[in-house]
Amino acid sequence: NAERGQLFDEGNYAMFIHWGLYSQLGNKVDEKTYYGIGEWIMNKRMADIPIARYKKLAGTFNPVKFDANEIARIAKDAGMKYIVITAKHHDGFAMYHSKACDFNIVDSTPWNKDPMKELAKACRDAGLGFGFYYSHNQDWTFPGGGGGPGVDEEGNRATFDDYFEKKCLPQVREITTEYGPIEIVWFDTPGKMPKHYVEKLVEVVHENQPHAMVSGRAGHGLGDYQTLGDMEVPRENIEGMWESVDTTNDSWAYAWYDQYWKSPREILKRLLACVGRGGTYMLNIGPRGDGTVPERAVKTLEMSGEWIRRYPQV
Ligand code: JFZ
Repeated sequence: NAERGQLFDEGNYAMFIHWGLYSQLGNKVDEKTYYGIGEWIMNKRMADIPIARYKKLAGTFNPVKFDANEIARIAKDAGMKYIVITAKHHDGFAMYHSKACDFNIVDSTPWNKDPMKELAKACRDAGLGFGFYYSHNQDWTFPGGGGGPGVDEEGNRATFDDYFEKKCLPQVREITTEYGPIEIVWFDTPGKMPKHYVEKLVEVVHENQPHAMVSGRAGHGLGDYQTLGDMEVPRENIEGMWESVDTTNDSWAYAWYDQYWKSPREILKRLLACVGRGGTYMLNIGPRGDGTVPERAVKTLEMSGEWIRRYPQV
C-alpha cells in the first residue's frame, strides 16, 4: 500500500510515550524502589502487585498538569513528525475513554478527562501525526488476557477468546474510530497469540484507518513494517520499511531514580544511524503521573532539535 508508507517516507523521527497508572508509582511501592522498566511494576518480576490493589491506583491518578499542546510542541520543536502513545499497556488500564471496559482514565479516576482526545487534537493542530500503542496480547488485569487472571470475578474460567471478544477487539475498534485519523497502531509482544486473532485486528485497523500502519510486533509477520529490537540498527541495509525504538533515559515509563539520560549528541548519533540506513527512529519519553515531562527529557529533545533545524529538509 503506497499511501500507507507515506508516513515513513516523510517522517523518520517520532516521539513514543509510555504513560499510565504505573507512572504514578515511578518504580516505588511501599517505600521500596524496584529497578527495571516502570510499566512492568505490577508484574511478578517487579513489585508483584495484586490486581485489586493495582486497580485502586486509579482512585488517586490525577494528572492535572498534563498539557497536550506542550507535549506536541516538544515533539514538533525536536523535529519529530508524529507521536505514538500508550492507549493500553500490559496492565490493562485504558488511558482513554473506553466503553468496553471501565478500567479506564475517564470512568475510574478523579481526573475524569480523556487525554487522548486532547493529544489527538494537539497533534493535528501542530501538523503532527498521531498513533496508539496497544498491548493486544498481554493484559494482566482482565480475565483471559495474556498473563492475566484465568478466572473472572465469579471464579469462572476465562479464556483468551473471552478477553479478545469482550475487551481487545472492541478497544481496537474504539481507538481506530474515536480519535480521528491516526497514523499507526503499535501492537506489541504478541507472544503465542494465534494467528487468526492478529489477522482480525489488522483487518479492523485497515478497515477503519486505511491510511494507518500496523507495527511489526503485531505478530505472524502481519504488520506493515518491521519493528526491530530496542535500539537495534541493522549492520546492512535491509528491504522494506523498518523502525527502531529507543528511550531518552533507561526505563520506558517514568522511574523516579532514572538519571541515565542519553546526551543530545548520542540521540542524534542514533537517529542518524537509523535514518541513514533507511529506517525510522522512535524515541520515548515517560511523563510523570501528574502529566509533566521530566525536564531533562525536554532539554535533550530541544537540544537535538536545534541541530536538526540547522539542516532543513533537503
Ligand atoms: C515491550 C514492552 O514489554 C515494554 O514494556 C515496552 O513497551 C517496549 C517498547 O516493548 O518490550 C519489548 C518487546 C520486544 C523487544 C524489546 C522489548 N525486542 O524485540 O527487542
